[in-house]
Amino acid sequence: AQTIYLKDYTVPAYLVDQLALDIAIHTGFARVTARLSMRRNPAATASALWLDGEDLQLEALSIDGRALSPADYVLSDAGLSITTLPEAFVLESVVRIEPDKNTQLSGLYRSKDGYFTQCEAQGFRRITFYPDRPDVMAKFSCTLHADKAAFPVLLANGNPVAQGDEANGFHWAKWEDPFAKPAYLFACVAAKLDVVEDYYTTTSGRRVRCAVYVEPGKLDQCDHALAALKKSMKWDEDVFGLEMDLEHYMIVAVGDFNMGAMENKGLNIFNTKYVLARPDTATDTDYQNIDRVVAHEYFHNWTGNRVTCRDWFQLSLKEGLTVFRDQNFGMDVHSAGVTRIQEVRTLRAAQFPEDAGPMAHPIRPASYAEINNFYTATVYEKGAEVIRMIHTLIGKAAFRQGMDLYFARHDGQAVTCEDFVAAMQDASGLDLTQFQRWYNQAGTPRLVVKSAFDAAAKRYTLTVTQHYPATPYEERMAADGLPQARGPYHLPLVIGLLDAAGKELPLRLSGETSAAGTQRVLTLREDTQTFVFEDIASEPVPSLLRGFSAPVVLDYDYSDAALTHLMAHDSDAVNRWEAGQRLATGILLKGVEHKAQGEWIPAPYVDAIRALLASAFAPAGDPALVAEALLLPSETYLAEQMAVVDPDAIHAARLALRQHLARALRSEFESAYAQLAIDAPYSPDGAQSGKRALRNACLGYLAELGDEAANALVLSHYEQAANMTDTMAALSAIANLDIPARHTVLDSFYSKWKHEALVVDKWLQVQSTSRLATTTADVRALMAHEAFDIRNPNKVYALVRAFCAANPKHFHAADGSGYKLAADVIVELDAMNPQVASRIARTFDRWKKFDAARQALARVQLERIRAHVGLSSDVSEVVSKALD
Ligand code: HT7
Ligand code: ZN
Repeated sequence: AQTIYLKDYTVPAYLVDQLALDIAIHTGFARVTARLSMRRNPAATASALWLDGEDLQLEALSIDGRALSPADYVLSDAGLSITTLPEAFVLESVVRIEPDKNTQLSGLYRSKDGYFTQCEAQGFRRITFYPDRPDVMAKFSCTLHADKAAFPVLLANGNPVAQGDEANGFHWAKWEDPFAKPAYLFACVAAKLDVVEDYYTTTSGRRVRCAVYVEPGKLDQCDHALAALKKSMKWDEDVFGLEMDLEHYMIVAVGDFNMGAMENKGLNIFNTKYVLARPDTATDTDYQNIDRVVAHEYFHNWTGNRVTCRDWFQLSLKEGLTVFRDQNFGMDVHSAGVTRIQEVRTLRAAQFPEDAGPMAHPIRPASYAEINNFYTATVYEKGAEVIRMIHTLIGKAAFRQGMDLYFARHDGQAVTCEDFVAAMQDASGLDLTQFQRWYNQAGTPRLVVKSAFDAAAKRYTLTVTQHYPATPYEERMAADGLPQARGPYHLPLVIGLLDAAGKELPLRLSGETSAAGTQRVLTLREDTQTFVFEDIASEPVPSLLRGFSAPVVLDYDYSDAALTHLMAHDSDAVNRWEAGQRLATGILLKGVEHKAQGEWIPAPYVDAIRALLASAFAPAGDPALVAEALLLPSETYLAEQMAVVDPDAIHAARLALRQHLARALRSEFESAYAQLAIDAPYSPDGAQSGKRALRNACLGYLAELGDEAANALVLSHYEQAANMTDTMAALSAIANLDIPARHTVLDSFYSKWKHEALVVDKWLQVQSTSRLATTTADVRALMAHEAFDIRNPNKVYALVRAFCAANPKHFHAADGSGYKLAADVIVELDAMNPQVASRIARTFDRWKKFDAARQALARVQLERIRAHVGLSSDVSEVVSKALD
C-alpha cells in the first residue's frame, strides 16, 4: 500500500458549501444522488478536482445540469478527477451501491434491523463521490427513502424538516444539519427500532430531545445510557461551559460495529455493547463503560465536531483531548482514584507495548499506510496523557482559559495539534515549544531517578535523567529520508516525601524561602536535572510520579520496605496502588526466574496484603481501591518487563502467588467475602460496585484453592448471583476449573442467554480466556458453534481477540497452535472486514520478545498472512511492520 506523509499535506482545490444527499434503499441495492455546491478554494494552487469514491457504480454525472461523458473525467478504483471546471458550480452524481454486501461495515451497511452508516475515517467515499477529507466542511441535507413497513425509522444528522409516504409502500424523510461538517461525521439510519426519549434543558434554555434507538424489545436496557447522556450534557456545561447546540441528540445502537461508538453530528451510532444494560445482563464494568463512551461521544460534539481535524495525522487532536475529557468525567462521577488506576493499567497494558513494538508511532504520526490502523492506544490513551500533562503544567484555571481560547479561535474550523498547543500556550503564558516533542517522538521515555541524603545538612537530593531511545518508527522515517530529531521531553513530575511514620513532609526546594505544601510539580526539560530539598531531618521515602503525572517508565531502586511503607501510607491513591504493583512485580519476576520453585514469596508481602484487605473495613476504607490493589500485575505486563518472555513460567508464577495468598489468607478472604454481601437492590453506583469488586476479588482468590469447599463456594456464588457482575465473577472462576460442573454451568448459561447477543459474547470470552489445557481446541470448536459469527466484530473480539490478547499462555503455546489459530482467522476475516482482521493481527506485535522457537513459529504464520493473495492494506501494514 502507498504511504501517505504529513509533509505532503496541501489544501483542497475545491470547497463544498452545500451537499444535498438523496439515498433510496431498495432490495439488494441503494441509489445515492449527491448534489454538491462547490467553488474553487482561493488558497489552493492545484486546479483539478479530486472526488474520492470506492465500490460505487457511477450511473450519471453532471455539472450545472450538463451531463458529463466519460471523456470529461478520469475514473479509477479510488475515485474520479475532473480538470476543466468553472470557479463555482453544482456537481450532481448518481451512484448505485450494495449495502447488503458491505461486510467491511464502513460506509452504508446492513445489520439485523436495518441500514446504518460508519463514515470515519473514510467510509463516506463508499456512499458517494466526494472530497472525503476532514478539512472539507459542508452543510448537509439528507433525504432517505425506504420501505415503510420494514424500515419505519429514517434518521440523519441535524433536524427533521419534512417527511411523507410514497406510492410503492415506501416513505421518505428529509433531515438538515445546520452546522458545516466533514463527511466523516455524516450518518443516516433506515431501520426498525424502538425509541426512548427524554429532554434536557441547557443553561441558555435550549430544550434538547435526547433519544436512544435500539432493536425492538430492548427498551428495558436503555435507561442507563439515556441518564449518562444527560449527565454528560450537564458536566460539559459545568466544567467547560460547553452547551449542546442542536435540538435533537440521538443515539442509535447497532449490533454490528467495528469499534465502540461514533460521534456523528447529532446522530451518534453506538455498538450495542455501550448502550444496552440491565442488572441481569450487564456487569458493573459494563455500566461504567457505558457512562464513559456516552460521555466521550457527546464531548466530541465540541472537541472533534465544532472544531475538527485538518487531516487524519491530527487524529489525536480530537481523540486525545476527548479521552482526557471523558477520563475527567469518569473521575468526577465515579471514584477518582480507581478511575485513574484503571487508566494507568490500560495505558501500560496496551500503549507501552505499542510504543515498544513494530507499530510504534508518536501521537501525531508523520506517515501511515492505512489510517484505520492509527486508531490506537497511542493516539487515544497516550494522547490523553499528553493533554493531562498540559493541564498539570499550567493548572486547571489556565487550562480552562486555553480551551475557551481554542474555541474562540477555531470554532467551525479544521485545525492542527499545533493550534491546540498554541491556545494553551497563549492562555497560560507557559512556553510549550519543547512540549511539542510529545507530538513528534515515539517511544515511552524512561526516567531514572537517584536519591541522596545528607543527614548533616538535612538535605535530600533527587537526580532525574531522561532516556528516550529511538524506536522502529524513527528508523523507518530515517529510511524514508525524513530523519526525526530527538531530545528530552518537557514534563511534570509530581512528587511528595514521606517520613518514617508515613507523614508527608513540607517541601522547600533550595533557593526558596519557605516550604510550600507537601506535594510539588517538578518541571523536567533537560536530560538530567537535580532537585534539592532542604530541612529534611531523616531520610524520606520518595513518592514519585504521583497520579501518574507523565506517561513514562519510572526507574527508582525502591527497597521492599519502602514499597510496603508507600503502600500503607502514601496519600496518593495511584502511588499506594503502584507500590503494591512494584512489590508484586519484583516477587513474580523472581518466581519466573526460579520457575516458581521453593519458598520464594516473602512473608512481609503476605502481611502487607493482609493489612491491605483489612484497610477496606477501616472507617475511611475504600473497598474499590482495595479490589484494584489485590489484582496482581497481568501476565502481559510481566512479559513486558522481561528481555526474553517465558509465558509458561509467568503463568505459573502468577498462579502460584495467587494460590499462596489464598492459602495464607483463606480465613481473611472468607470473612471479607461474608461481610461484603449486599442486601439492597442492585445499583451500579460506586459504593455498591466497589463492595462487589472486592467481594468478587476475594472469591477469585478462594477459587484458586481448588478444594471441595472452595469449589462449592464458587458454585453457590453462581447459583445465588442476582446480577451479571456476580454471575460473571463466578463463571470466570468456574471456566478455569476442570470439574464436571463446568460443562453443566456453561451449558445452562448459554441456554438461558442465547438470545442476548451481548451476554453470549461474555460466554465466549470466559471460555477463550480460560487457563485449561483444552482452551485452544475449545476456541476452534466455538468458532463452529451457532453462537459465533465471524462477520460480527463483537463475536470476533470476544472469542478470538480475547484469546490472542488476554490468554498469553495459550496464544503463545510452545507448539504454535495459538499462532496458527490467529492466522487462520486473520486470513479468513481479511476478505470480509480488514479493519477487524488488522486488529487481530496486532496481537502478533510483540512476537520478537519470545524465544527462538516461538519466534520461528510466529514468523511462519506472519509470512503466511503476508503472502496471502489480495491481502488488505490494513493487515499488510501491520504484518509487514511486524516482520521488518
Ligand atoms: N471517532 C470514532 C472512531 C471510530 C472509527 C474509526 C474507524 C473505523 C470505525 C470507527 N468507529 C468509530 C470513535 C471515537 O473515538 O469516538
Ligand atoms: Zn473519540
